[in-house]
Amino acid sequence: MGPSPFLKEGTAPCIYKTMWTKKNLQALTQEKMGDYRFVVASNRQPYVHSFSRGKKIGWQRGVGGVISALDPVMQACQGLWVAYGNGDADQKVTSKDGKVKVPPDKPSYLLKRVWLNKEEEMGYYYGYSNEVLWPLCHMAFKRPVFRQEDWEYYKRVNEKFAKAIVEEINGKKAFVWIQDYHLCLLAKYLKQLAPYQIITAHFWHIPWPSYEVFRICPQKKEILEGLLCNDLLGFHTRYHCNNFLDVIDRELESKIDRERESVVKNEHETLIRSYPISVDYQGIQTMSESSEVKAFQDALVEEFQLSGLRVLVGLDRIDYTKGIPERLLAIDRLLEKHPELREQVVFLQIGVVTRLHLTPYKDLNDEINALVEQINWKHSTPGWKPIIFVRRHFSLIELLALYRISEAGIVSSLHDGMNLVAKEYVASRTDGKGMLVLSQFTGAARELTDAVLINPFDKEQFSDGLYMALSLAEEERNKRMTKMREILQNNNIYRWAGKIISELLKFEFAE
Ligand code: GDG
Repeated sequence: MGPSPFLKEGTAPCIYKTMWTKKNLQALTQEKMGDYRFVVASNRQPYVHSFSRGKKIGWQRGVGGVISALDPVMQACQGLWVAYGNGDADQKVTSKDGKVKVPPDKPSYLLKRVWLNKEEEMGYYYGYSNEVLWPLCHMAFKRPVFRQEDWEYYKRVNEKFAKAIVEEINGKKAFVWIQDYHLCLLAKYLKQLAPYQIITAHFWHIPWPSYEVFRICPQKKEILEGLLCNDLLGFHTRYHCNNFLDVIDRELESKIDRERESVVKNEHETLIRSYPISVDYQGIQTMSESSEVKAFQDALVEEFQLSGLRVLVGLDRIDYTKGIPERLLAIDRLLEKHPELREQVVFLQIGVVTRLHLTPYKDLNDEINALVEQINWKHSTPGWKPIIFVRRHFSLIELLALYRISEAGIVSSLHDGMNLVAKEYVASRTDGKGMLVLSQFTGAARELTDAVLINPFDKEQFSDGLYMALSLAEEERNKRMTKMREILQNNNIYRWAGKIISELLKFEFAE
């Protein structure tokens, strides 16, 4: 392949003026990564193998924003992805050292699975990651639960990831791109094990809280010091970067350089940057117009008897940060204020159950069941009920079909780093129809300002927003959706990855 038109020979890659595509990203990694290894590390794996009935092995793409964002990137870059193997058939399909090529139907990159025992999963994943860091970083008013033993498991698993990566890079130089709040200490352990060999970037997918919130964390110093072992630390928004710098300013002895947007601690500099994550706009657009998606649209209308109804949709991991009860209450209020919408409107929510071992998630499920029951009982008429709540995994094609049968998609997170459902919704509506109702407390709300922005805590305003979305004139709806699609076309997932990888490539390995 000839040199990329975007790269100047002998210089660090420039930030491209041209639109980023899968091809540009491929060219960048192939030309500039050279002999270096490119490793992505995350807790969640992109593909899960499990036994279906009759001992047959099946597979599914993992659910969640990190996977949706990075799987297309890895398909383009063809590196190595290291993650926790949590599927019951995972070990059956991997080599002795835990590796398997994925996606299973179109192998293009390597997945290396790290195995955790039940105690490690409980302490590191359910405990420290999801009972401490998740509630601490989201202003959803859930109290973090600090347990010393969870912290011990958290450190142990981070170390386990580091050993697995160092074993894989096997003496070569490597760029390691760490994902999210599960692996705060990974850069520290990697650099202890292979000091001159590894350059790391860490992307933080959830919000970074203000100092007042973060300072309650008993392990705050170790976490901050761990993160500052990275060469580059990325957040979705400038606001999260500023919160992080503010916390550093008050908690750690270090030098903050506001001009360079960096922190120097122990003579090591970490660049702090914002990179708003996005979706594979082009891929979603093409898939959305396929006959398969159309067939699923018809199938959904048939299965849920939606013919002739005005459909509102939601799709989330069932999580207390996503504002699902608030959404149900807003539907209730909408129908109280506008009884003429009875028998006309249906709200179809798809929810994948996650983290059910934790009490707040069990309680949330119970709360949702009770609300759906109550609201349906209150408003239903013979043959019609306002809410259909489905707890099952949808394939990518099914979820694009879901978006496309709706008059509006609702995203009502109480707090969210970005929210990719909002961006997928907009990208899928190549027909210019539909409307996004979006919480102002998502990162996405900073870019998608033509959505109907709502405050999920304010039932009156939220239900008025739903009414507005249902009442917008076709021309206005089209204008707003087109503007938002233009934004996403440019700010797509390849741009997000390309900008981070370009920055990473500017670092020199120490001798
Ligand atoms: C974190 C941050 C940030 C959901 N159900 C199914 C399914 N999904 C996919 C959606 C979407 C993804 O999961 C959810 O992404 P979000 O961004 O909305 O939320 P989190 O998982 O909380 O992600 C978030 C993100 O990281 C990326 O940085 O935006 O703020 O919290 O892509 O489509 N996918 C499939 N079936 C389902 O049933 N296939």
